[in-house]
Amino acid sequence: MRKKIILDCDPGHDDAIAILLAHGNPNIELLAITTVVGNQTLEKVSHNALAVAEIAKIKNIPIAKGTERPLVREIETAPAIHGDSGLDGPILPTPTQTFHPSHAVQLIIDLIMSYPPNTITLVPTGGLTNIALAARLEPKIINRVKEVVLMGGGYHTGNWSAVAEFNIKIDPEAAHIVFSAGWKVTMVGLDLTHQALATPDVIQRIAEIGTKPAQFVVELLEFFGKMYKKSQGFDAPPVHDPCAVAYVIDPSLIKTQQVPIHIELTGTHTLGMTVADFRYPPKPCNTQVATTLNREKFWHLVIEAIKSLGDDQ
Ligand SMILES: [Ca+2]
Repeated sequence: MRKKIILDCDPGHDDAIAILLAHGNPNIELLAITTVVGNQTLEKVSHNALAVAEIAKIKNIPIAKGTERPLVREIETAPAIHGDSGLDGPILPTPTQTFHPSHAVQLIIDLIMSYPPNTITLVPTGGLTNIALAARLEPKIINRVKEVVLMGGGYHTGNWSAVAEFNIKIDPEAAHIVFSAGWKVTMVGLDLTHQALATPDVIQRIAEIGTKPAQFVVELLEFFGKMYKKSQGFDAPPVHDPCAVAYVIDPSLIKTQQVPIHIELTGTHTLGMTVADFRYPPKPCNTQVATTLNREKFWHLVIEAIKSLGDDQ
């Protein structure tokens, strides 16, 4: 049986690839794409979600706009990584699909409540504002969700400060709600996603697919790579968000360790840090961190998904 997911995202170069992976993989049933302010404003990332849907020929899957600002903090976007549009690089197609009429938070709740318990996995790959609001608006979803597999955080490094990762840093209060809600949370953080580097050989393999979606991904990765080199000194860009989708598809791809995780909300230099407690003896908790990626299997999944999207021609 296909695994049902809701992808809550802020496209975003790596979000775009996460969408393609989710839609192109036969073991995933994408129930909805919901958007949240993050890499760019809500308007921009939502438009990008529609554009990616056009590339992937996604039809009859609701795409709903969510929250336009974090719970407490001012809006912080990432043009230095994703450009002015949030998805700079390729020329984006004009969307033909329109947004679902519901607010993303409402759609998330409605879907979770309409399916049997333990069915839907939430896969947030942006700030956690929508997910936190959904948990507050309808707490019954907490026990109905199968699990939350999110891209965000890190237990040994940050990228938006010395110790905080972007998705958590832009809305730490939302992250606190999500990490402490009681549902099972798998944190696919920087420790893991920095193992998913789009090296030239990977880009070459994608280019060789020769289809429009493949060309789109190549152009995304070329821009993403340039920005990561310039702003963070990476030789190849880490493709964060598809790692969370890959874990849902095949958990054997990613090693995890169960540890309590707390979100720093008051630190002068540590705001948004995901504090993972690895001390012995292990404490009972509902949270785990992703530690080790099977890189070859991961890229194989991504490449097969892109292939399966085919071509217009
Ligand atoms: Ca993202």
